[in-house]
Amino acid sequence: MPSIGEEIGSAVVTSALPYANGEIHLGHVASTYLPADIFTRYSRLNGRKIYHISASDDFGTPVLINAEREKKTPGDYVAFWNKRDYEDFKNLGISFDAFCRTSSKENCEFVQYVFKRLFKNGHIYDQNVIQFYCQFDNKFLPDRYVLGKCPYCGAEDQYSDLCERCGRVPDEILDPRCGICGNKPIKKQSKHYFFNLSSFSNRLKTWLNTNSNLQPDVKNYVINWINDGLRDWDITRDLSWGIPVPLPEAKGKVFYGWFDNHLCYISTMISYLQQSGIDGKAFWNSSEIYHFIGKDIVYHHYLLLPAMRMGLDTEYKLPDYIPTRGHLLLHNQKLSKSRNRYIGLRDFTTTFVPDYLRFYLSSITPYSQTDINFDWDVFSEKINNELIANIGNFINRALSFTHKTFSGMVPDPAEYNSDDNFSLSEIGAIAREVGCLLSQLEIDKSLKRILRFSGHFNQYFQIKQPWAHRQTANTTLFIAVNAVRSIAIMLEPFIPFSCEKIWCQLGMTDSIHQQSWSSVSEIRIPAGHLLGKVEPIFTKIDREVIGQHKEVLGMHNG
Ligand code: B3M
Ligand code: ZN
Repeated sequence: MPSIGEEIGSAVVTSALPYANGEIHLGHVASTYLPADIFTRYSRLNGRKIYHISASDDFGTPVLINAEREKKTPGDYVAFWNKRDYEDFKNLGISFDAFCRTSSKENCEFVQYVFKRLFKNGHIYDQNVIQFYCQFDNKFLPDRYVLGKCPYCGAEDQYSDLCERCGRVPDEILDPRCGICGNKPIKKQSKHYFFNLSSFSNRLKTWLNTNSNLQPDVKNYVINWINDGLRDWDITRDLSWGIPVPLPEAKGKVFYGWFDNHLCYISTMISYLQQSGIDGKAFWNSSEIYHFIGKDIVYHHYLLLPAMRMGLDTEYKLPDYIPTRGHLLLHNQKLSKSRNRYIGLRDFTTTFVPDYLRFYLSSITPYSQTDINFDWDVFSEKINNELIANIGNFINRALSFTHKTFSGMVPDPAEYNSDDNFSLSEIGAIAREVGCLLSQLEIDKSLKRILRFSGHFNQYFQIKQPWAHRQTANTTLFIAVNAVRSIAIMLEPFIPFSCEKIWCQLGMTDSIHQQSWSSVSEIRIPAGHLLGKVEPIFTKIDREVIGQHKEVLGMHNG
């Protein structure tokens, strides 16, 4: 695990690809995009060559069904969501280097290439499968296109692959009917292609056992899955929307979305680097690879993805890290769009400063698969009592007091007493401490450490009382202003928009996003430096506004 000051190699960070099929909500942000963005921003400050990439996941039956419902071509439909998702992420400050799409020409070509190589290497075989077929629409019907009665609980109108009432996967749906025309489908045979996942069992186990960067608990249950026996993957579908299987005898067949989507990590990185004339494959293979995901897609990322890369004779190296996090609950209940237990990202960032969401989620995001809970009251408490009362307060006091007493010019320090020396040693140690936690992907812990740092400086200010002790005020403010600088850089990965403001108020003219992490522990602001205009950076959250949001969830205000 590289830490600060050490030689650090390049890295590729990917965030799981959102389906181009509906808006980004807070659940996605908490498990995947925010942790990946914080890690990437920290690494950039730490001087690491690192790229954060993602893409929209454009294929799959739900996309096709919704496009048909909206009377759009699937291409137009996914283009809308690709653009919309990217905008939403950008508004939250998720700083992707590239946000592509699985339906891009580059990805389609890459996926076909991968298939051919796997085929040649003997990892693909074909087999006949019995499937529902609608004689009226002349179509094979994928699971999502067949509706019927759940054989377990009797619920009507369930998809043939999942009963939304009892949560079970029906073996054989009762009274099946075609999702397009409503007629009864027949069963018909179709040839499908399978990826020989089971034959990779031993190699996967060895890889899991030897990769010490993977989270041990996830690793253990994945190994249990292998011990229980892996099933080969049906990687093709009889559908019109998808990447065509590049075999003459496979006309009309496309790849299953999970065959192609994770390959888009690689194709996106390569085509992005190609624009600057860099050999993407060489870059990939000499970098550390991080795939950030939520715990519901462990199977695909710990088994299918590595096995496919192994099947390519590791032409592209396997992941070094697969940071896996739990679900976000909303007031301790599962998110559900239909029951209004759901918060869309766009809604949130148009009501509140995006950094508030980043701050709150960061403060509750551990490096584990434990579910975390979004709670409106806790949200406002964290913002009002931690971000504003601790961090905002210290910054504002230090800077306004310098303005008031020294006309905004950082004063010359005089002799240091023990409080000053202790504070200087805090500054001296903090970059390494927080840096270590961030390299270990410990989001909540690193933020807590920064809060303690800021808390210390609030206390320091209180003890030194620069307003009462004029003869030491110069030393106090010299140290305090430098501590504000350290805080601004350390918080950049967490609340980048606010840190731009702090940076301006510090009178800096360069970019906060291009500072060096190790300088967090240095005294860089000299005496004589002129601060910028100072004003409060944050505004408190109103109880009433929180009450309204709770009401939307059907909760009583209290
Ligand atoms: N779109 C599933 C999901 O959003 C899928 C992730 C793909 S990552 C290669 O949960
Ligand atoms: Zn039909």
